[in-house]
Amino acid sequence: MSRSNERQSYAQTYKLVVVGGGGVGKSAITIQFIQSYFVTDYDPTIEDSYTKQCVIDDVPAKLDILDTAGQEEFSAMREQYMRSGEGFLLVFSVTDRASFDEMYKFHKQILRVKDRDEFPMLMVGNKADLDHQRLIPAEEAQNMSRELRIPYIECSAKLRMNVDQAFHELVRIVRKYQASERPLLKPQHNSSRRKCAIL
Ligand SMILES: Nc1nc2c(ncn2[C@@H]2O[C@H](COP(=O)(O)OP(=O)(O)OP(=O)(O)O)[C@@H](O)[C@H]2O)c(=O)[nH]1
Ligand SMILES: [Mg+2]
Repeated sequence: MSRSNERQSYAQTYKLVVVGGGGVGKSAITIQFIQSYFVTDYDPTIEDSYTKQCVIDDVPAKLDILDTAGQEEFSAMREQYMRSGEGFLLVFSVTDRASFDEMYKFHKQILRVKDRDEFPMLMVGNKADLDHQRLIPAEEAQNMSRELRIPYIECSAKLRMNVDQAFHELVRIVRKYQASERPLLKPQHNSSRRKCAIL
């Protein structure tokens, strides 16, 4: 086994979930990331999953990506995928105010299902190429991002702008969160303290 294969087989798996309203470009972003082409047709998703191996900040990672349904008729499946997700891309379209307003709902539902005050999420404003149709200024999205306490990035699946960055940034957020959730597993020099660790 070559050295790179050996490293890949030890790569940690990250379960990432792409959520957001119907037609905002979740599938277009995901397919650009995985297969490097832009899907121009709109074919509403029920649920699709993809995997990709990559190296993020010099550390290999295996991404299991779930591309979910934005259409309300499939919303019954949401709780289940939210339970298994380790990181979420919350996608809206900068040309669609209803999809922007839906960010609150997705954010709230994820925190409720996870029973946490915070959880790894990244808010993504897609279709940034459609300047003349833009209804959500970047500043307004940044205000919501501060309010929800999750970072914000703008991207365009069409131009392949910030697509890799969005997924990579989400992995960084998941890594940071998981490291902060496992403080007791860090090596400790004081053995008597280690005995007292409650797991
Ligand atoms: N101009 C432009 N169009 C985009 C962009 N991303 C997606 N689209 C178009 O928007 C439409 C919907 O994209 P999808 O990726 O299918 O949307 P979705 O969020 O997966 O929709 P559901 O699966 O129903 O939830 C398609 O016609 C895409 O080509 C983008 O960045 N720019
Ligand atoms: Mg889709």
